[in-house]
Amino acid sequence: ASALPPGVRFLPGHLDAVVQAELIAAIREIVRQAPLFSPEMPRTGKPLSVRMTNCGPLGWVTDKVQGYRYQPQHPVTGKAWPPIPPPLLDLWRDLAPIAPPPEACLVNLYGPEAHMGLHQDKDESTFDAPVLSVSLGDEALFRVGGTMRGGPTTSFRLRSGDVLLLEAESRLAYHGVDRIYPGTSTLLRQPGRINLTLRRVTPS
Ligand code: MD3
Ligand code: FE
Repeated sequence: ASALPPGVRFLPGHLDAVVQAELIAAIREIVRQAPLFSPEMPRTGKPLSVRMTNCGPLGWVTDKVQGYRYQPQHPVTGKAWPPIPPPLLDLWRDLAPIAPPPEACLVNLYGPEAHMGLHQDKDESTFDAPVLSVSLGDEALFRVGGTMRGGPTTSFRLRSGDVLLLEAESRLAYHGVDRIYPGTSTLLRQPGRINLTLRRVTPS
């Protein structure tokens, strides 16, 4: 399929090069305070190919024993997550002006070989607010479908500076990242991609 599913707002090139560089600087500081960890699938313990960290009052984590969840502390250091950088809070206020402030910002780091299988985001206790995603670095082949597994999907490339807003009927859509195109951006010092997702986790 080719048209975007209802509720998906795709804003290509929304962030200019200066803001992208500011975000990378902020992420380097976040990673210094809250090191990247390797998420594990529940029960099997199989590692996901992305590495991740978080900022904000809550962070998304997963391991073999406790599975998918949000928690206020880093799973390895036990420290509170660093705050969400102001430019990301500004972006949320611009694009989701009636939503309460985001509680979680997940930082996903994709190496050249990383991907993310089709899934729904449903570990939050509210689906009222949108999810806001920012792509930085190398391009990715993104896929989004409907709310039922096995339905038709639409694929398109996400490039550095692109923003996606997943509202209303798309909030529970299946989505994933099929592949990274290494060497398609010079924003990062190494090949790879960073995706930031801002979320509301609890009802306001
Ligand atoms: C569509 N991340 O962290 S962001 C995730 O590029 C995740 O790292 C991908 O899926 C990434 O859960 C995709 C775009 C995105 C985020 C949330 C969505 C698309 C979505 C929620 C519902 C529908
Ligand atoms: Fe997701």
